[in-house]
Amino acid sequence: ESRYNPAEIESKWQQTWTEQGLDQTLERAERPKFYALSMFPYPSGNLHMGHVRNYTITDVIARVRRMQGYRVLHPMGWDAFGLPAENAAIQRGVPPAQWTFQNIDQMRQQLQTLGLSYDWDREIATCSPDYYRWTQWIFLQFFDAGLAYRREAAVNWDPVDQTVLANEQVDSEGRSWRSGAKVERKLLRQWFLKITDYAEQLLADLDQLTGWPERVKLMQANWIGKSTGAQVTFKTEAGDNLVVYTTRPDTLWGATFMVISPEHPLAEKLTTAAQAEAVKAYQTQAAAMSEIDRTAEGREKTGVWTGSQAVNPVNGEKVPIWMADYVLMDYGTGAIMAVPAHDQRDFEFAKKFDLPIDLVVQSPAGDLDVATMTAAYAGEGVMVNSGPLDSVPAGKGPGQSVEAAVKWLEAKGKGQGTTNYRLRDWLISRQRYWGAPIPVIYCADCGCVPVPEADLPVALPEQVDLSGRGASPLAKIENWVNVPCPQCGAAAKRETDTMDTFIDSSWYFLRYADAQNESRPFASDQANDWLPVDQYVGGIEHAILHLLYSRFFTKVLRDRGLLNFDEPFQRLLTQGMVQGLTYLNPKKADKDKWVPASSVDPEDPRDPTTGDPLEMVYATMSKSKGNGVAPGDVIAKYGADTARMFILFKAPPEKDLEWDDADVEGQFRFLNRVWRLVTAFAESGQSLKGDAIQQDQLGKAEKDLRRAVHTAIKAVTEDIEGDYQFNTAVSELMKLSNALGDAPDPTTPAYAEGIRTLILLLAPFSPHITEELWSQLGQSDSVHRQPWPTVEAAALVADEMTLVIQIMGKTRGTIQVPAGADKAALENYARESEVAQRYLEGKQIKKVIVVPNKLVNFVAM
Ligand code: ANZ
Ligand code: ZN
Repeated sequence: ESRYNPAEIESKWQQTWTEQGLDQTLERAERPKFYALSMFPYPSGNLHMGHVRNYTITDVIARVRRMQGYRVLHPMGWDAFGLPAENAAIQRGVPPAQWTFQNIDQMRQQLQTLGLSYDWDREIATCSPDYYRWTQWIFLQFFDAGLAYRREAAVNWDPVDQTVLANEQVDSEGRSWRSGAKVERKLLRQWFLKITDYAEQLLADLDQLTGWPERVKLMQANWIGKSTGAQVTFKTEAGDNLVVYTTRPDTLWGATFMVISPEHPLAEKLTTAAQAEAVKAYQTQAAAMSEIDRTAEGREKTGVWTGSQAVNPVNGEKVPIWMADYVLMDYGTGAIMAVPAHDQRDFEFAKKFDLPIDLVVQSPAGDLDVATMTAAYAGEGVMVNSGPLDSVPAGKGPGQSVEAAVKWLEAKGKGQGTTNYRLRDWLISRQRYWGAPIPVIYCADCGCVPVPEADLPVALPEQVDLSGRGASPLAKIENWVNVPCPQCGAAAKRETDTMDTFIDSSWYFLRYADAQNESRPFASDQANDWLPVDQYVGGIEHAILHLLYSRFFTKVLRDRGLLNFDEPFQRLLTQGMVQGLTYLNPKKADKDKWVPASSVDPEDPRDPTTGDPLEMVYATMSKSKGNGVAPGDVIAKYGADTARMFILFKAPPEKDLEWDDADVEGQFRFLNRVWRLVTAFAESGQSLKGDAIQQDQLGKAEKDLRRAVHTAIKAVTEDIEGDYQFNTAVSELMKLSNALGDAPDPTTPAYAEGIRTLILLLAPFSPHITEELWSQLGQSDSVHRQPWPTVEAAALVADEMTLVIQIMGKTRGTIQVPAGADKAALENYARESEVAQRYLEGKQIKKVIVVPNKLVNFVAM
C-alpha cells in the first residue's frame, strides 16, 4: 500500500498543470463568465499566512465555478511601485527595479507551491513599462476630461535633507526617518484628481452593491460624508460677505460668535491692528499641526479674537469673529457660526473664552437652562427664542425646524440650502522615483502640455541618484527633465512628480481582462465581457481608499465611453486575519512587550532576558510580534493541500483565524484517511464507472450510503454558494469519508459513487491529492475538468424515520417507521409499538395526537 507523500505529488502535478495549461482562462463564449479576484500583493519578497488565506479562498471559489461550467478568469499580479523599493535603494544601493523584480520572482515561486489556479499568461506588474504606459494614458483621460488639475498643497519637508518625505517616513513625533529633523510643512503645486465630482454617485451607487459587507459600505458612506444644511451670509463691519456652512441653520438665533479657519482668505482683512500679532502667532502654530491633531475630539480648545465683528442676518445682532484651528479651511466654507448651546465644540470654546451662550432648543422636559448646562444640547425639543421658528419641533425631518429655517432663509434671500461632502479631491503627486511619471510637459508658451499618446510611456530613467537628499530623484536628471515642447518644439521641462501607487491599483482589474493588449489599456469588449468582478476577496484594510478609488476610476472610464458598467466589484469578501500564538511580557511597555515565539520554551514560557513569566494571547501574525508561521515551513512539513484545508476549516472566511498546530495535524490525518480509502478502492481493481444505479432496487446499507453521499453534495454546494462557509463544507467532507469508512460493502456501485463524489467535492479544496487519486483510478482527464456533482433528489429520501412515542405528553420511547407514512399509519405503528403497549396496559385511550414526521401522543386514563 502506497503512502501519502504530498511533497512528491504536489510538485509533480503543479508541473503537469503548467505544461497542460490547465489554469488558463477558458474563452468558450457559450459558458457563463465568472471573474474571481484576490487583491494583488505588494511584492515585499515574502509570502505570509494572510496572503495564503486570501488566495486559497479565491482559488476554491474559482475552482468550484469551473467545475460548475463557468469560464473563469482568475489572475494574479503585483502592486509593484512604492516606497519600500526606493528605501532599499537608499539604504542598500540596490536599484528599485532589480529589487522589485527579484521579489516578484521569489513570491511567484512561493505562490506556485500552493497550487493556486492562476492564469499566469495574464500576470501584470504595475512597475513594468507596458503597464504604467497605460496608467499614464488613463491619467491623460482624466486630464482631458478636466478631472486632473494642479494646486498648492502641503507636503512633509525635511529641512536637513532638503527633501519631501512620504507620511510613512515621518515618525509619530513628527521627525524624519533619516535625518531625525523635525518635519515641516511646505506648500508645493501638486496634481489632484477631482473625485469630489463623483461624490454623489459614489454614495448613491453603494445601494447597487448588494454583495458587499454592510460594514464596508458604511465605511465608504462615512468617508464620503454627505451632509445637508445651508450656506448663510454674515456681513462684516468692513462690508465683506462672510459665508458659513451649517447643518443647523435653525439654530441661527443662537449664534453668539463666529469662527474662521486660520487659513481663511479674509483672515488678514478681518484682523485689527491690535490683534495682528496674536493672530499671526496663532496662524503659525496652526500651520505646524496636522488635521487629525487639530480636530481631535475633547482636545482643549485654542483660538484668538480677530478684533472684528459681523452681523447675524436673522436678528441684526453683532457677533465677534474668532479664529480657531478646529475650523478647517477645506470643509464647507472655512468659516462657521458658533452655536455654543447646541454644538459641543462651540460650547467648549465659549466656556474657555467666556463667550455668551444662548438657548434656542428647549428639551421636551423643558428644564434646559444655560446657567446650569455642562454640555451642548443636541437632542430633540422645540425651538425657542428664534423669532419665526418659535415652537417648531427641532430637527432635520420633514416639517421640522431645519427645513423651516432653509425655507425662511431662501425666502428672505439670506441663505440657501446646500449639500456638503467630507470627501476631498485626491492628491496624487508624489515627489518620489519609484512610481509612474505624470505624463505632462511644461512649456513657457503653451503651458501644461500632455505627453502625446505616441510618446508613452514616459519611462523611468535607470541612472538615478537615490541618496534620499535634495530635490526629488527625477528632478535631478537634467537630460530626462529637459525636453522639447510637444506642441511648439521650444525647450520645455517634464513634470518630475510620480503618481500615488493607489492609481496603479485603481484599474489593474480591468487590465487582467485583456492583459497583453499592446495598443490600449484594454479592449472595451473584453472588459465589458469579464467585468464586473464576480467575487473580490481581500483585506478589510482596503475597505475605504482602494475600493473607493477603483469605483471612481470605473465611473470615469465609463463616462469616457470605455466601459459599460457602473461598479467594478459585484461581491466583496473581506477575509479575517490570521492570528498566531503570541507571547508577551506584561511588565514591559507597548512595543517592547512582545517576545518572539522562537525564543520561548512553550512548556515554561519566560522572557529570555528577564526571566519573567509570559502571557499568551492570539494576535495577528506580524514580524514585530515574532508570532508568524511561515507558509513554506507548513508546506514542507504537510504539503499545500493540508495548509489549504486547515485554513478553510479553521474559521469562516470573514472571521479571524487562530493558527493551531493540532488542527493542522488533524487535517493532515483527514487527507491521509482519504488517501487510504481511495487507494484501497483502486487496488481492489474496481472502476469508478460502475453500473447505473437503480435507487429503488438498493438494499438498506446502499441506500444509507447514497443518502450520505448526496447529502454531502447538497451541503457542500450550499455552503459554498451561500456565504462561503468553507469550514462547514470541510466538516461535510469529513462526514462523507466516515460514511464510506463505515460502509459494510466496498464493492457496490453506491460505494464507487461515494468515492468518486468524495474526490470531486474535495478537489477545489485540495487540488493535488485529488488529482493524484483521480489518476490512480485510471482517469485520464484532470479531476479539475470534471463537472461538479449534482444532487439526485431520490437518493436523499430517507426510507425510515424515528417516531417519538409520548404518553400524556411525556416521551417514553422511539420507534423506526417507514418515512412518509400518513397520520393513520403513524397512529397504528404507535399503538402497536412495545412502548405504547407497556404504558397503556389497562388504560383507556381518550385521545391520540399525531404530529406528522415527529411524534404520536396518547392521552389515556
Ligand atoms: C452651526 C451648528 C449648530 C452646527 C449646531 C452644528 C450643530 P457635518 O455634519 O460634518 O457636515 N462646520 C462647518 N464647517 C466647518 C469647518 N470647516 N470646520 C469645522 N467645523 C465646521 O458638520 C457641519 C457642522 O460643522 C456645521 O454646522 C458647523 O457647525 C461645523 F447645533 O453650524 B454647525
Ligand atoms: Zn510649447
